[in-house]
Amino acid sequence: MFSGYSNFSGGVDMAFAIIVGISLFFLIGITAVIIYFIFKYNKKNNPVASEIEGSTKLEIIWTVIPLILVLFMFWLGWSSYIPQRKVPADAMKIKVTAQMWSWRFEYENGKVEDTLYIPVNKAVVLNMVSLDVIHSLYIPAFRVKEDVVPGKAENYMWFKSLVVGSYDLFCAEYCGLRHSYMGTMVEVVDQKTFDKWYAATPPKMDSAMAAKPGVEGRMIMDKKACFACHSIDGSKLVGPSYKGIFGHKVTVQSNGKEREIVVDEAYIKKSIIEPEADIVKGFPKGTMVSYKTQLTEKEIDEIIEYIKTLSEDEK
Ligand code: HEC
Ligand SMILES: [Cu+2]
Repeated sequence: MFSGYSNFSGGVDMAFAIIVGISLFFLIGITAVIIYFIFKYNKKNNPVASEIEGSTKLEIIWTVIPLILVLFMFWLGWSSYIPQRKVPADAMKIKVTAQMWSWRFEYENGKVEDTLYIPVNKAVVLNMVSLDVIHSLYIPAFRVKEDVVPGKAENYMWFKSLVVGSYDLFCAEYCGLRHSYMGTMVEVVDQKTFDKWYAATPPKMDSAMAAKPGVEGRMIMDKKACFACHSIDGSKLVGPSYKGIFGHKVTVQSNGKEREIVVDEAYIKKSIIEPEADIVKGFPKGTMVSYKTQLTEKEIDEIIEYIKTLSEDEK
């Protein structure tokens, strides 16, 4: 129960244990008194009911004691919460982007990962944004959790991990169909391993692979988690599959009017930048967010290249 994996786990565990302890004391105490009274005051043992007048002394006692207990519990929580909001100045900054249904961790040198790598014994601050709905970043072993509210600039949490290891990281706010896909890991490594990892550039694709059309596009889509909603094998997920769409007719709703269009470069581009403009028939509006600010022209072109390759084999 007591983890000690982060600088906050001690305070949170202590507050938890004390509150559970107090609750158990009263649960057992009150139950015992109830059972005792059942015997003491049943009709056989106490045939004549007696009237008991109020007692000011008792009323003061049962008001003041719980008040002190409740204030004490509040203080326990408050005193371990306040340090969580005070980020030390030397904390390592990591930008977190949450979206349906993935996490993205971006480091100050531009490195992007879907797993959270951090050095042990170092304060880390996560500055978090959501691109769509409310998510919540939760690392149970560290006893930290913070909502990521879209449109709110100041979603942040900080902590210092104390033990090298791998820990679960979840989204703790139900955020739609594939909410459970938002599980990933925190990898706590020693400073030396971290520095090496941090300095290493992502593995370069070998040239044969890079020469294949669409590979670049596929990697971009992997990173942006397009595949959380779109399959490439024809199965319908949250959004339509990419398989075989290029060059084929699709029925869309544009401004409430239904029309048929042929999927071409311009249409795919528009679907990514203005997903609201043409809604594919049978799919809900407003599920896909615009990627206008997240993708460059070139990246969109790469994505189009890749989607094209998914229509080739049937020719
Ligand atoms: C949260 C789920 C979700 C994510 C993530 C998502 N999409 Fe979509 N997408 C949809 C839905 C739903 C539709 C159908 C409704 C519409 O047309 O807006 C759609 C439609 C499309 C279409 C039109 C497809 C067709 O058959 O006409 C394209 C192209 C597309 N998305 C590309 C992308 C790309 C590229 C990404 C990643 C950068 C992405 N989507 C990420 C849900 C998503
Ligand atoms: Cu989520």
